[in-house]
Amino acid sequence: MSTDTEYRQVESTEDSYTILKALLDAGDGFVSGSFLGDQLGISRPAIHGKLDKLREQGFEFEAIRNKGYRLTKEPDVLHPSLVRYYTQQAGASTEVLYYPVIDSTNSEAERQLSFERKSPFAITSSCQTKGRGRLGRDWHSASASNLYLSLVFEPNIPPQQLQHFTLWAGIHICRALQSFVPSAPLKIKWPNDLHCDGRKFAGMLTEAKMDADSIRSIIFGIGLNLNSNPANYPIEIRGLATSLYAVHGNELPLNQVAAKVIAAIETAYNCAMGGDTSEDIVDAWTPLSALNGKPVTALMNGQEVSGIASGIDESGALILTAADGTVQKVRAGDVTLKK
Ligand code: BT5
Repeated sequence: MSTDTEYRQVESTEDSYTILKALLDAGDGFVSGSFLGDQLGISRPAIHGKLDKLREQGFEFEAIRNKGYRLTKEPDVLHPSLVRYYTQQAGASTEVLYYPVIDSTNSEAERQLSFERKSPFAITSSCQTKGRGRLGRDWHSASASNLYLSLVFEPNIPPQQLQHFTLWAGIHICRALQSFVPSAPLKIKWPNDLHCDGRKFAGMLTEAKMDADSIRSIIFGIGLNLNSNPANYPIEIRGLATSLYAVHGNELPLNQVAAKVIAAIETAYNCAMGGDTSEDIVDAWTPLSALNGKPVTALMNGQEVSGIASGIDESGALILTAADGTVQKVRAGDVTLKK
């Protein structure tokens, strides 16, 4: 489906999805040309043409006479058929749209909602021209080796449940990413940043539309620095930002990571909606907090509050204990670590 904006959506075609699914299902094994031909209802020579098209998109295949084809390399940018395949493998049910370039995936999500696209759905992109953070701040979004993603839900829940959703998203995304980079300690800096060794590699932005007393829609966006090199970031964030590539030392499979992040956000939504009560949010948060035991300053209603961070309460507020023992709870806003 196209929109009335200047942005071009690239869809997963059935033919490329069918070929890639057969090859990915086979793992390291070969898939015969006649099997692919039967699946697509085309001749074996016609398969060559289809594979050549995929080669132009960054795939590589090994072809051996009498054995068939094997997938040897995936593109290192987002590919709609791969995201579709891996999203299904990850057990997620969200429909995923892909745009090579977009102003902001959150803005496109908003437009799609206004065209009455049925939620849940996700918008992904390889480059944002107007990526945004909170409070009008920019999100640097130039590199196609990073992930720019938004998911849309229409929950009809009381507004107080929204804070839980962002916190659960941080928890489940952090866990999903940790499995790709087992030796790098990934943490959440309350409320919406993902950090490694004190540097930010991802930021989350939750935007909601309210009716009188309930939330009509949630657009949850995440910008994730995946395979980019922080040396190429704009000077103003170079000292603060990192990427999973930089902390891990190797590139990660972008399309698989995207799918796992989408599945993690679905799980978080399910937790926030009360569908999974097996875990307590305070217990889940504690081991992942980047702030626990550290001196921080928060802005609360325009006033600076300082203290040692000691976790969150059941509502998701950050607990700070001042030097005189006074306990303050920060419900929203920015927190900075004291040097
Ligand atoms: C955030 O805001 O951290 C939320 C960022 C959400 C971005 C995603 S991308 C997909 C979706 N579509 C959008 O348009 N947005 C969402 P905040 O807490 O306000 O942090 C913004 C600050 O992070 C900036 O002022 C910079 O200091 C820093 N920053 C900007 N780009 C960065 C990057 N790529 N990596 C690390 N830090 C960055």
